[in-house]
Amino acid sequence: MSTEPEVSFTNKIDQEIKIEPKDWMPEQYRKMLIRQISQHAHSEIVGMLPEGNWITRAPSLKRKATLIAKVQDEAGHGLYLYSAAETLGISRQEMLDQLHSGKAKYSSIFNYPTLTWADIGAIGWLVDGAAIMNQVPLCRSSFGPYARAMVRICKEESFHQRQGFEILLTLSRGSDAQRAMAQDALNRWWWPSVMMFGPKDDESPNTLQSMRWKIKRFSNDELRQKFIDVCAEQVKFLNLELPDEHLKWNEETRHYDFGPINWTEFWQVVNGNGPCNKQRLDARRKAHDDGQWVRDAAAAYADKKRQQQSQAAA
Ligand code: BYC
Repeated sequence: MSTEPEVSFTNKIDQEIKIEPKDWMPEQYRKMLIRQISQHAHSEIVGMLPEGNWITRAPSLKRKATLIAKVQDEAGHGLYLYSAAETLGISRQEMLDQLHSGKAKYSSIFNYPTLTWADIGAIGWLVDGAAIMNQVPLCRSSFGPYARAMVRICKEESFHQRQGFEILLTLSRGSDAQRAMAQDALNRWWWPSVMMFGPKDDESPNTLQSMRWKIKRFSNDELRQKFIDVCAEQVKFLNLELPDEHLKWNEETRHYDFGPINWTEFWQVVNGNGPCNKQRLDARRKAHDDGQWVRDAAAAYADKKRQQQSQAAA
């Protein structure tokens, strides 16, 4: 027999009424959300590193200003998402400890290096493109604070994707060397972007329950297929190629067929053994340690303000 709060929770999910932080929720629902939202927040924060690497080397002032704005947006996304996760009863410190100790996951994609300027274009087009595909449905996620954070995030991701596409378009219409640089970036970023959607559905332990609770609205494979279908068309406009000899429109399924995904590589990267995992975590830990004085100063200032207010009230 279900208890009254359980019935009320299920009714809300069925009727598309958002679950809010103070509502009763099953412990597993809370855990599932903390896991996904905190990993998502970590991904945004670690995601600043590969692109930040190119701020000092952007080819023009305009490109530099745009890239700074984009990287700053990712920081903002991380902060809304940490705040959304905090409403579920986990502290910021706990989440950061999980990231810095290597216990928490973050998106596999950010463990690849950014070797040329064209990589910034490829990240914008493909990585932000994959993010939009995955995150637009999360605007309808059943947990209110997550869904609301995603609305603004998706608007910003959409600008990020266009700036990436525009970088690639400029390179693809440039000199032979620029075209080759753009193609090389696509060759390296395509498969890791396809992997971003997570393991295939029959190897995804969380999808079924997450979809029942309307946290996720589509499965990993469904979103991956949509992404491939969109990119296979957009790449024609760039006059470049996606590095998949099996990529072919299938009249019967009305989707693009694609080649095998290297799941060994995916799990290697997820489990900490990708090309840049160590570098990324070292950079995160160093940034956190270097920022200690800022946190100390902010806490001391807040203490001083509190004391002044209580003295004034006495
Ligand atoms: N990388 O059962 P599954 C961005 C893990 S930020 C690493 O399918 P779920 C951007 C998964 O966590 C991009 N790990 O899980 C930022 C699970 O492990 P645990 C991040 C992955 O949650 C800056 C296990 O594999 N986006 O776009 O149902 C600049 C089994 O997977 C990955 C989000 O976080 C991966 N790629 O589905 C530019 C979006 N895939 O936790 C762009 C929100 C899977 O059981 N998250 N794993 O130990 C989601 O939509 C879902 O969490 C996922 C995975 C689709 C990622």
